[in-house]
Amino acid sequence: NKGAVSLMDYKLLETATKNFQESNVLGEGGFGCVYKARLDDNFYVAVKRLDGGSDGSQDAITEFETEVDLLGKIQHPNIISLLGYSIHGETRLLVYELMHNGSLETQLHGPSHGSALTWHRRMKIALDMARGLEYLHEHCNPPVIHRDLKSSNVLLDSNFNAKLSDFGLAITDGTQNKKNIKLSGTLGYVAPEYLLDGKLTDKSDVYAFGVVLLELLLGRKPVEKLAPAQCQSIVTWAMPQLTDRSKLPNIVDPVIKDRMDLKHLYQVAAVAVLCVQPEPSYRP
Ligand code: ACK
Repeated sequence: NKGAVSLMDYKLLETATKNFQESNVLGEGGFGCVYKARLDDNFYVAVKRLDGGSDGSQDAITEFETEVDLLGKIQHPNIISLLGYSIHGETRLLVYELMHNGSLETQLHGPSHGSALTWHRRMKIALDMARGLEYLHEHCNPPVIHRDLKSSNVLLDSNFNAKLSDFGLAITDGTQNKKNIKLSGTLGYVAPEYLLDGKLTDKSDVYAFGVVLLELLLGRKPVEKLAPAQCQSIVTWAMPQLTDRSKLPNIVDPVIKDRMDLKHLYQVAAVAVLCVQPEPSYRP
C-alpha cells in the first residue's frame, strides 16, 4: 500500500533500518548517505539517511516531505519505488527499491567510463526516461515537474532499466505559484528561461532531458563543471552588473529577484556567461 506505511510495511522497514551497516554505503547524495540494506534473506533495498541538525536542515526536511508526498502516490516502471520511510528524532530514512547498477552519472562518468553502456542500452535508457517524464507531465494529476533531472538522478536496475529518482525539488502546483518558488536545480541542466526569467514549465524538464541525451551521446557532460577559479573570474566579470538588483528588470522576474540570495545571483552570472559563450554544437 503506497502512500501510507502499513503495519507490515512498518515491520519490514524496521528490519531494513536495523540491518543497514555503515560499511554498506552505496554513495553520498545531496542530503545524506545511501546504504544497501537487507530486508530479508534475499531481498535488498536502498536506504537514504538524512541527518538533521546541520545547516540547511530545513531544506532537507522539506525535500524529505516532498519526496514522501509525491513518490507515495506515484507508481510507474520508470520512476523509482519508495517502499517506506521513517522519522526517528532528527534522523529521517527513505527506503527504496535497490537499483543494482547505480546512477547513470556513475556509469557514464565513473571509473568504468560507460563501458557497460552499449548503444542499445543508451537508447533504451533514453526511452525509459522519456516514458517516466511523459508519465509525470501527462498522466499525473496534477502534473509533476521534476525540476532536478540529471544523470545522477537516473538510476539503473540490474537489467539497465532506467528510473527517475530524487523528487525532493519536484512541484505539482498548477501554473500560478511557479514564479514564487525558490529557484532550484543544477547548473548545466537548468533551462535558461527558468534560470534567467523564472519561467518554469514542464519544458524545463525537457531541457534537462536534452542535456542527459547529449551526455548519453557524447559520453561526457555538455557543460563541464567550472573550476573555482573560472567561477571566480566569471563572477568578477558579471557581478558589477548584477549586484544592483534594480538594474536587472528584464533578466530576472521581480518576484524571484527579491527572493534571490547572493548564491543565486552567482548562478545567474555564471549561466549568463555560459549562454553568451556556448559551445554551439553542444547546445540542447
Ligand atoms: O552513482 P551511484 O552508485 O548511485 O551513487 C549514488 C549514491 O547512491 C547517492 O545518490 C546511489 N543510489 C541512490 N539511490 C539508489 C538506489 N535506490 N539503489 C542503488 N543505488 C542508489 C547512487
